[in-house]
Amino acid sequence: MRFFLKTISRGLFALFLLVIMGTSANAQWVNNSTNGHWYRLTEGMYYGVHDEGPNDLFPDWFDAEAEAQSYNPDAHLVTINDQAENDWLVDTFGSETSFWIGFTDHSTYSSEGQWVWVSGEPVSFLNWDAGQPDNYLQGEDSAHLIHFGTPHWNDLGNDNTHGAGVNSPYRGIVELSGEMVANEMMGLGSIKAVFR
Ligand SMILES: [Ca+2]
Ligand SMILES: [Ca+2]
Ligand SMILES: [Ca+2]
Repeated sequence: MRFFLKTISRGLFALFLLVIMGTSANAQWVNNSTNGHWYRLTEGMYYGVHDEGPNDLFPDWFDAEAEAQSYNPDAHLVTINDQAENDWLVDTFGSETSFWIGFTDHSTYSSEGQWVWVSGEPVSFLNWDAGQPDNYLQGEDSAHLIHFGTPHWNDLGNDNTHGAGVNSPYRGIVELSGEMVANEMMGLGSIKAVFR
């Protein structure tokens, strides 16, 4: 009987560990059942794309993309392909604050006014807020989702010396266009995408 109880309690402890690990993993990566992709927020908070140079003192949109890539070579700041994905992101991550998305017209990736997805996926859907993108003060090259409480996009600033650049820093939304294996979901190893 004692052995039986011990076995049971060991089993329960293992189950408890699984639940704890599963819960913490779920707090990070979330699956979108419509497209099978995985999403999470960056750990870091980032400002808009700053001018590179001695005054570039703040973690910025490029650093947010670098954090996305640190999880997996196939992970990037999110590419929003259609209205359904935009809706899912707002439902999942909320509209209380803004989030960086992987849309840019910075010269590193493109040219002024030619917006591209950092993932390299084609632009199939646009969701700018009214009057955007306006490249305010000739210095806005990174896009964010949730603009003044609306589920739309806005372009934001390149340096912290003008109005658009002194916004609060935001987290980025990371998208992994593949499937993670079970131990990766549970945070037990590096993340690998298994493509379908
Ligand atoms: Ca996507
Ligand atoms: Ca621009
Ligand atoms: Ca703008």
